Amino acid sequence: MEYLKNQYSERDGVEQPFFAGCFGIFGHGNLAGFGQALQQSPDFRYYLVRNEQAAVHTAVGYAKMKNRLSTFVCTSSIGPGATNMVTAAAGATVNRLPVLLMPGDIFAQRKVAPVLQQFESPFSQDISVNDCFKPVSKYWDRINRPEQLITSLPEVMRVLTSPADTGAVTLCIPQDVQAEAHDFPVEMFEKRVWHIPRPRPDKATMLRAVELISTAKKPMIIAGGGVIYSEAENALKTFVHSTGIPVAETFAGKGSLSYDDPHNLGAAGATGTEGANAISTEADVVIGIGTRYGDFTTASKTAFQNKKVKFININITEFDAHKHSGLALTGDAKVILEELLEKLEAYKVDDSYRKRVAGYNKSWDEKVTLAYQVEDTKVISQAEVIGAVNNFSEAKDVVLCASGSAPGDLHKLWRTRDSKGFHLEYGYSCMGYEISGGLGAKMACPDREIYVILGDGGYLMMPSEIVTSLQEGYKLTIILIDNNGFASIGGLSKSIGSEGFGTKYLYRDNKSGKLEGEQLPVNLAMNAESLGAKVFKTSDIASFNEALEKAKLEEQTTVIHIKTVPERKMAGYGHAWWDVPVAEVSESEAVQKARENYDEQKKNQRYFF
Ligand SMILES: Cc1ncc(C[n+]2csc(CCOP(=O)(O)OP(=O)(O)O)c2C)c(N)n1
Ligand SMILES: [Mg+2]
Repeated sequence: MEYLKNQYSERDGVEQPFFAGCFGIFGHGNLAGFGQALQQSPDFRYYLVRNEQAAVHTAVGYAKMKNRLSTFVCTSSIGPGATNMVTAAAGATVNRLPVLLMPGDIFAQRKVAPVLQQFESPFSQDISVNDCFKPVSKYWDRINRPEQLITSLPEVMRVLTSPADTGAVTLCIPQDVQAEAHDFPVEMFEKRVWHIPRPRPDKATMLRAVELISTAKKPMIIAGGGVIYSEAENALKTFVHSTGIPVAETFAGKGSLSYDDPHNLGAAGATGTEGANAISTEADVVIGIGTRYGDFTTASKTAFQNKKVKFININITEFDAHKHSGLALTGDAKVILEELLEKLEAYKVDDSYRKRVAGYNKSWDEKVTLAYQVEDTKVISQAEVIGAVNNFSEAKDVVLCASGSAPGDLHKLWRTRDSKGFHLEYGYSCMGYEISGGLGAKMACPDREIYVILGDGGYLMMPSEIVTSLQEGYKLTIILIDNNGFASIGGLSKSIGSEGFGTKYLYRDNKSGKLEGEQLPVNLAMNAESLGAKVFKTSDIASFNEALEKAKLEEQTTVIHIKTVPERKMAGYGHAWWDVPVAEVSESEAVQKARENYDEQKKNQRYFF
């Protein structure tokens, strides 16, 4: 703990402690070692959470808001406490966000084995459930002798602070080793600053990229999370204003440009806007910046239809920079954009192309205005809820979401005015991230209102951190959209001919044996109230707007409960396809029909060489 307390990060001259403290839940596997150390270090604050998975989401939400320059430690006991963290650890690594996991581990000494909660293996005594962290961690270590920490901890920090390699790092320390004494060298505990570099790419590759862009007639940029993590927003704006190259945004990259910038096409891919999807279909050069090219961004590899399309990928991670057989500009987005602009000062897209893009930006915003408009004052749609929150919130406030049908609608409809204002965990899209991740975002940015938007499914998965938010005095405004089940997956199921099977929160009907009975007597508003939240139950747009006003005045976590209809959804545009394979053989005619459509769509899918 003393070592971790003394680790700092620095980028562009701004320095901060790398760890803001430690989340955790104690059990026999960590209370006598880590617990004792934390008790002794009140300046390295310990936060009791309700679920170890939530702890990791909270750390990740924090790290995302801090552009990966700071995060938390998460400690658990051995066994179930540890494996509870695996899900969120995968989420951290998928989203390239740093978090240090310190699960306790089974006795190194082995004398008492099997200790309570030990998972035994008949073929090796060198296995514990902590081995489950290996595939989801960017660095993993088990400390069987105290002095191993001397060489392990610098590796932990190297990976966590590496913009290219960061993700979940797991350091397992057996419960007996945690309690051992050792004479560590004092130098180990001196302040250490980890300087976050802005690496520049290979010169020859840079020249090839400049050449390729110079010949492009219909270039476009796909802006991913890397733009924001690199703080390259201004460099991007200057670059696109000079060259006229339009920008479409991924979930993590939304907010790279202001929504009303005439070069902004808005959301890319499966949940993309009309303009983004029309331009990507024709684009001859695609410049991906800080994107992993997830299937939502590429519309499952159908978004880019120009036969001769070439990719240039600006990415800190070599692995991503090479995707789609791209010219790999491996390095930092900000400095690369600055250098590219110097070399492309004379390059401009045609005026007609620039105008066409500006037209898309404008016509899309008109669509957003329409979607925000209230159609029916009794049954409110999700788009209207999003509109109300967007209209009410300030530019610096944050909308935060992870799963369900809201992410797609938000991607399309949220008017992002501040690059940190759109916080979507859509790499792992983990139900349960919403409230816990929201808490992390609020801890990182206490001066911003955090609007957590989540469904009834997401809420039921993990409402627990409402309690932690109250305990620590961090206010969230939670918009709970209750539509009796999984609108998203229900809709997807219908689209493949399966009638929304198993996606509604209803009683089992005894006659049919199906989940088609009466509505369940679940009262989520009351549930939130019982956890200590201030709750506003709303039924129409007027009461919802009133609740937003009242919630703003609250100092503690507030839940605004609203019932919406699951059916009203935003349309898809152009190649807005998501590859979800439909059964090739089925007794259902609807499935057979869906399969026909699937086979048709599949023809648009491409490889890039
Ligand atoms: C942990 C986890 N399990 C399953 C899924 C698959 N999934 C995605 S959305 C969803 C339903 C979400 O329901 P709800 O929060 O009510 O949102 P709605 O679809 O109604 O908008 C499910 C089951 C997931 N994303 N995360
Ligand atoms: Mg729902």
